[in-house]
Amino acid sequence: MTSTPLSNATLKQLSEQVEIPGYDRAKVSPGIVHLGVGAFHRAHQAVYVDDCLSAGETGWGIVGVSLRSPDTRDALAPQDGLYTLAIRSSGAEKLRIIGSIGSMLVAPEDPGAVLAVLTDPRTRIVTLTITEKAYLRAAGGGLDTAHSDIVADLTRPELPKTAHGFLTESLARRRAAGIAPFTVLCCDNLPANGATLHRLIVEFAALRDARLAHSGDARLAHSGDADLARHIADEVAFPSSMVDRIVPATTDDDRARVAGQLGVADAWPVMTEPFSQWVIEDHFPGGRPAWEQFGVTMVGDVRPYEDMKLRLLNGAHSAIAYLGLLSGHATVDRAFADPAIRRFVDALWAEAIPTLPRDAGLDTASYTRELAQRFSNTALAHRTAQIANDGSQKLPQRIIASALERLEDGVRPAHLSLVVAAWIAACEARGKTLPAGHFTDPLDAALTVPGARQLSATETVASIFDLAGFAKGQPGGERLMELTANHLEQLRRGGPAAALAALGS
Ligand code: CS2
Repeated sequence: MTSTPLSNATLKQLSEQVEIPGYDRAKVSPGIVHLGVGAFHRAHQAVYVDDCLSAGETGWGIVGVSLRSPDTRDALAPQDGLYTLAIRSSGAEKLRIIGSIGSMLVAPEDPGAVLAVLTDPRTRIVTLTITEKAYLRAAGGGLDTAHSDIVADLTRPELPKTAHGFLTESLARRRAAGIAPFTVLCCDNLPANGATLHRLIVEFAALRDARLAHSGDARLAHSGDADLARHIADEVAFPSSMVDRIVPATTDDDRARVAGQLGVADAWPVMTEPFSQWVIEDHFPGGRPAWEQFGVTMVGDVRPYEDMKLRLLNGAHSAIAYLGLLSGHATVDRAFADPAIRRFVDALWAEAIPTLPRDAGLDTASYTRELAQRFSNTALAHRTAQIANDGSQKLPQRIIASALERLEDGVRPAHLSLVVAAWIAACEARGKTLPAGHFTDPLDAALTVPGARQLSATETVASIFDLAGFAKGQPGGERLMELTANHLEQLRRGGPAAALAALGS
């Protein structure tokens, strides 16, 4: 295998089959800082920006920031930030080199450098894909003020660890320096993601305000820190967006295959499907790239699209992941080809669709038809274990919200509640029929307690709903727990086949 890396210098020697950036990368200046520069960002937002740069925009290069691990930076820095996007469909693969990430920073190594780029007047948009758990929400949805990283960021605002700390400190510095705020564009799978992040950041800033006021901090003399919460609430735009593209984790086989086709080595190519969708609320006071020219839908209200995606795509994904794992299927396409799981997903969609707004022009029939095709893509090998991660953070918006709404309408959400039970059963299967640590969850330490104590299905469900804050204070909560416990009982006794068969009765 070749060891010459992909780089600005080797771009020209790539085979003609590979699409390369059609613009002079040296002429691009940074305009977007992205927090959480993982595979999803590289297969989605960075590609739309690459399209804009190819069309001649020069002010919207991306500075990629990793909030935790140096791995992506270590892979891409020797490649001048270039990487391969492999668009895979059953039987075909198309390679494209993406050039929109101009530089990368690793926050724990140098928080000051991240703050500097966030404070740079050229930075007009900050995008985020930090995963659900990094929003640090407590069970009730508010900021988890007891989280050690939040406490640390309030104590030492100049050395942040969290997205909350970075955004707040840099917005304060911009304000003090008379630089207009950037627009914050959340790209994670959360309902009303922009508004949710806005609320959390304002909450964080209010705690910071209170601390500074209490300590009589000298910074209050500067305009950047006086009543920062109000400044962020009133003056900073947080449009919501719906992002969609399936991005399985890259394997060593993928690396070898891509290098073989390129003729140079790419330490971290990104795998994805042909489909891509981005719907964004059009509220960018500091300007934005002309995304609408490259397939992005700019709207006034993203909510209907977001709910449809979270409840139909991601909801089905979680169902396929947990039922698939319990049935011995390692990938989405194999699980989806299992007739019992396929029937289940169709019924799950039928149960969730009535919760979506009727007057928003959503075409759920063609949406689910397309989802069925996407889930059947055999070239993706999207692992069920990958999707199974962080269930406690994902199920509320994917499954539980729809289940509670159906209960309110007097309908028994038999399929939705089975997904919750399948999650609990899959957690219990780790270290037994599934490898220990096959997937992980931020609540893992606490989640294993009910299993270790051999609690009944009813007791287990009650304790897990309490831990995860599922359906907290919601009218249908008790009934949802009852339905979930019945399914868990079946799953424990007879496995997924018994639980799925019992649905018909
Ligand atoms: C998946 C998503 O891992 C998961 O939880 O459901 O990452 C999914 O692939 C994307 O949201 C698709 O846009």
